[in-house]
Amino acid sequence: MEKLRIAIQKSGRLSEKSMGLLKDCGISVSNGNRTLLAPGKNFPVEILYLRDDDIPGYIADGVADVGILGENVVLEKGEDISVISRLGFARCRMSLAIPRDQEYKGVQYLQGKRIATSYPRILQQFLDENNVQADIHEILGSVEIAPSIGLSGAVFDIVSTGSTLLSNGLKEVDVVMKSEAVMVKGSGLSQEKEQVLDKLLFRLNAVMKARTNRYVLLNAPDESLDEIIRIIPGMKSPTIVPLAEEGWSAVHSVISEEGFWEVIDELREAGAQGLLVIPIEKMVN
Ligand code: PRT
Ligand code: ZN
Repeated sequence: MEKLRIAIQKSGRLSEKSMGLLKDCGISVSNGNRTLLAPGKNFPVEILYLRDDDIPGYIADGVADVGILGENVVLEKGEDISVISRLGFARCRMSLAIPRDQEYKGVQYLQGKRIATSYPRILQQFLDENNVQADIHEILGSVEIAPSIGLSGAVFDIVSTGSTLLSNGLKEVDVVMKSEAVMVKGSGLSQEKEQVLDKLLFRLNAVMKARTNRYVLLNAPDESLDEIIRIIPGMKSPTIVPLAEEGWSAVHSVISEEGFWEVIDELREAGAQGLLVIPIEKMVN
């Protein structure tokens, strides 16, 4: 069977989580020391380790079939590749920042200014959309120091906690895009490779769902069951098991991580007691 070639980051913020995700999909890799190309042990795939910036080009050229990387890099490279799954890690935003003592009243602030960035393409598009003419100065690393050394009046960079900006005397003034790790694929995969990819996506879906859901068990008086079922409908419908104590039941269901605490509050108000919340390993519909 033809092997699907998956490009992931060799070393950096994405590598460990990318490997972890593949592992959760049942793909283990035989080499410990990361050669450039490693065969998957129990699934028809090969793992290609690259710098994240090289992944879009390799996929567009057909050297790799799919890849895991930040959405920001996908957009910046502008290659003919498509996002097939959002992976929920390496979340960050791409923002404009200016010296803290400056007043920012809107994007027009940037008119005629010089902006340092490693992401000229995304920035140019944003400026065009806002009819701002600015001088984009591309630098590869340490963008955040550009204003303090007099290189630029603003920066456009990746922000996560914001502490890098803060410690360089900058403030975030506009979020241009939000990003997370995504899986991408190229066009023109063979039918056989598409089949392997379908299998992989099926597994990925089960893993992603499991990560964003929790199994919940609770006890409730029978008269509050209707209300509780309304709050947590579950995958199909919740399992209700009578307790040894007359008039009480146990409810088992699945709830989403999103709004998790609000749902827990609602359940308690409805009369639920003894709540247990358990992580789910895989979720297959
Ligand atoms: O060597 P290679 O080219 O493969 O790696 P790289 O150095 O280009 O990338 P890497 O590993 O640093 O990041 C890979 C991807 O992780 C990025 O493309 C983003 O999609 C995502 N990501 C998520 C981040 C961050 N969070 C992040 N905080 N990438 C970089 N940062 C840096 C940012 O550049 C800034 O210097 O962290 C600093 C900001 O962090 P805070 O927390 O101080 O705001
Ligand atoms: Zn990179």
